[in-house]
Amino acid sequence: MKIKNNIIQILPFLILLSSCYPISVHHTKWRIKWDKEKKEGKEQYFSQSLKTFQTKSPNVVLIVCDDLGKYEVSAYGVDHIQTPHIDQLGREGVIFQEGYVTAPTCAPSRAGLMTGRVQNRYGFETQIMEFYPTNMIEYLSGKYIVKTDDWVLTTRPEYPSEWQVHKQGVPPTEINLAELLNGYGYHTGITGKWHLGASRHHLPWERGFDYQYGFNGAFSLYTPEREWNKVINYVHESFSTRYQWESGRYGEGAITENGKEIREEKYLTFAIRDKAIEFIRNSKDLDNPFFLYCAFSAPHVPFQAPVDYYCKYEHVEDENKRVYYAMISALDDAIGDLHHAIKEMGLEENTMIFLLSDNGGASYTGATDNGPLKGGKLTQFEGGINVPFMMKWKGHIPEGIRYEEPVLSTDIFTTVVQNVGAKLPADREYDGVNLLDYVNGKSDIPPHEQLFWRADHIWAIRDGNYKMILSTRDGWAELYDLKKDKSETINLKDQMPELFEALKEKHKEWQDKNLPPKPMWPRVMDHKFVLNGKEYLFPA
Ligand SMILES: [Ca+2]
Repeated sequence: MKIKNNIIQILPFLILLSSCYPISVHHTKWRIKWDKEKKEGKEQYFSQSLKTFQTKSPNVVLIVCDDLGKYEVSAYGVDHIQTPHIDQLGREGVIFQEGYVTAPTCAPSRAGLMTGRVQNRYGFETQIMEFYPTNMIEYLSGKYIVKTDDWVLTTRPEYPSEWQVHKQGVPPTEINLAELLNGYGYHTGITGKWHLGASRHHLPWERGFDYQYGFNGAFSLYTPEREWNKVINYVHESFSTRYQWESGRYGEGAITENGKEIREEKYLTFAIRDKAIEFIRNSKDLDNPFFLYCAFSAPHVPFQAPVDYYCKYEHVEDENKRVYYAMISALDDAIGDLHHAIKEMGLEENTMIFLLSDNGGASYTGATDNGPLKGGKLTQFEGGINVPFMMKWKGHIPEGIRYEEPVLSTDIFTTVVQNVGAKLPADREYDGVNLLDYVNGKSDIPPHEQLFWRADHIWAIRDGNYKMILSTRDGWAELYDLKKDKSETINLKDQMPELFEALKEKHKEWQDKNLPPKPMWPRVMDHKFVLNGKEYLFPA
């Protein structure tokens, strides 16, 4: 009797499933079209005779850490972990106290960083998706049957068809920093994570890099399985990280050198460091300057730490945090070695060095809570977008100062272009300033009047000390005074309704003026966060 009742209860669901199959979830509206005008503009930019250098322009080293929270760096005043080498880089240049990225997730943030333009301008709104549900059965089982923890499938099953997925990435009509500098004769190299598209239109060796080492997707194992006796693994009990351990070094996680898969045994953070130093050594005596994009994958999941680093954190009882801190220490040492090599090769005065994280700490791993900052990776609260950010250029910018006004990752592109004797392409809008004007005190106004973020239903704007953040879909809306309340705890929306409306209007104007009608592709999931007792869903 009980079995019969159960069948009757699930019968409507079974009928729904069978009636849906094979109803497609593919929708033609998600066809990616690249901008023809931008394509022509790009061709025109590179067809001019770009300047050939009389004297050698400065080298550029851009160091990116992956998911490294600001409050995991001791230069920002924490003592649960020491990062002496990252701190030293900042001390020998400028530490930005209010450094922002253009998105709280890896791929969109890196797109903004590398193109100097807030990536929403070209429809790069959320993470690159490797796959979508292909029919209603997959969609419904993902929504109701498969255990997805805090990841929640979005409500409208309209996805791009499979062949469109390969077009996801920075469109070939955009000009990334490597392409631009390469056009001016720079020798260019990437060591580490790419994550800006995996088709032939997007890969580093097609997009301005003379040398490539690393992987093309979102993550890779730090150490291949055959070397696991040398590391301590921490496997999170989560729907998404299980997939990461299973993917290992296959597909987009494979380690390649100039596009050819290689067998890398070394701990990945150290391998990325060694290839970076080797690239500099091979470039330093060339007639032309070099650009190194050193994109570490640490401390992104999967959590794997070398045994000797793990042993340094014996006092940390929480195993998750212990492995995480050990990974950050290894990263800090690798950055120290790279910095030391630049000094040792006598390149310090002629090399601009930037360091930042692509987004805040991933609080959903449980290894970090981003200290006083609210939320973390995936959220547009300060924990997701306010990151460690430093610059050093010996003899050209002051040493040992902290710059307090908000700066944006896109400033790096403009700063580089304007200080190497190149010029910005005139056919497109840039979102950066020349940071030298500000850190050298030539300009005493803030570099940016406003900063804007958008990811699907989330809008955020920082204007002076105030920040507005809302969800157009879920209806919540908040206003904070970051000067008094950096932790975003006191919502001023009801006390200051006029300011709230004005910021909302500014955001809308920015979107109407600058953004395409829809992103290049949709996302699949939201992630649930409970912050100060309130539940939020952020696009993942
Ligand atoms: Ca990241």
